[in-house]
Amino acid sequence: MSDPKRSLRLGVAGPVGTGKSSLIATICRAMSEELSIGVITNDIYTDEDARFLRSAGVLPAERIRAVETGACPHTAIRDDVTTNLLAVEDLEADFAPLDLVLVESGGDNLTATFSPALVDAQIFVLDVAGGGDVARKGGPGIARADLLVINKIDLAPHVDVDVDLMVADATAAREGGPVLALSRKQQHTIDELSAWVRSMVALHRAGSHTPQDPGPMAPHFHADEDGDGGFFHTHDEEPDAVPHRH
Ligand SMILES: Nc1nc2c(ncn2[C@@H]2O[C@H](COP(=O)(O)OP(=O)(O)O)[C@@H](O)[C@H]2O)c(=O)[nH]1
Ligand SMILES: [Mg+2]
Repeated sequence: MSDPKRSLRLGVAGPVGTGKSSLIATICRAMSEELSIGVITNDIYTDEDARFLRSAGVLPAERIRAVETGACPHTAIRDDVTTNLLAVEDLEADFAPLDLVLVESGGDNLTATFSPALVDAQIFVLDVAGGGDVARKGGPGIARADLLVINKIDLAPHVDVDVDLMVADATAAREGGPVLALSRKQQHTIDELSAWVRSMVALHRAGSHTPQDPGPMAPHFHADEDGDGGFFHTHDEEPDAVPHRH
C-alpha cells in the first residue's frame, strides 16, 4: 500500500516523442489550481525535458527538477531508483504538502517501466503516429501500466489510424485495463485525463491503492552517440543476467 501521508508519485513512461512532456504540461495546466504539483524529469545527458516544461510556464520553475541519468536512463527508473527517490523526497520537503509528483522517464524503447519502489502508479504513453499495431504488440508497460494513453489522436486521420480500433486492441491487450485516447487539442480528452488523475490521488489518499509492478524490461539496444555501434543489455533481476555486448 502506498503511504497516504505523502504525495502520489505518478510515473509517465513511453517511447521518445510520444508526448510525455506535453502530457505532463497538460496535467499541470489543467490541475495546478486544485493540486499542489511537482515534476521530476530523467534525461540521459541533458535537462531538455525540464527546460521545456519550465518554459511552458505551467508550474513555477523551481517545482520542476531534472535528474541526469547517465548512459542508461532505464536504470534510474527501474534498477537503482536512489537518485530519483532523493529528488522526489527533496521536492516533497521543499513544497510540503505536495499532492502529486509527476516523474517523466527518459528512455528510447517500448518496454521501459518504472519500479514500484519509485512510483505509486504509472501512465504509459503511445501515440497514433507509431501505428495502430503498437498497442496490440504489447510489452509490460502497454499491458500493465495503471493507465495507457493513446496520444495525439488529432493526427489519426493523417496517419491512417483508426483510433477506436487502436483503443479496442489496447483494451484487449490490457484485459480491460483503462485506455485513454488523448489530444492536447481536444478539451474533453483532457477532462478525462484530469478525472483519472483526480481518482488516483483520491485512492492514494484513502490508502486504498497498491502500487503494481508492470514487470521487468525486455532486453534492449542502446546506440552509441556516434551512431556506428551500441550495446544490447537486459535489466533482468536474475544474477546471471549481466549486461553484455554483442
Ligand atoms: N498533434 C499533436 N502533437 C502533439 C501532442 N502532444 C505532443 N505533441 C507533439 O509531439 C512532439 C513530442 O512531444 P514531447 O512531449 O516532447 O514527447 P516526449 O519525448 O514523449 O516527452 C512535440 O512536437 C509535441 O508538440 C498532441 O496531442 N497532438
Ligand atoms: Mg520528454
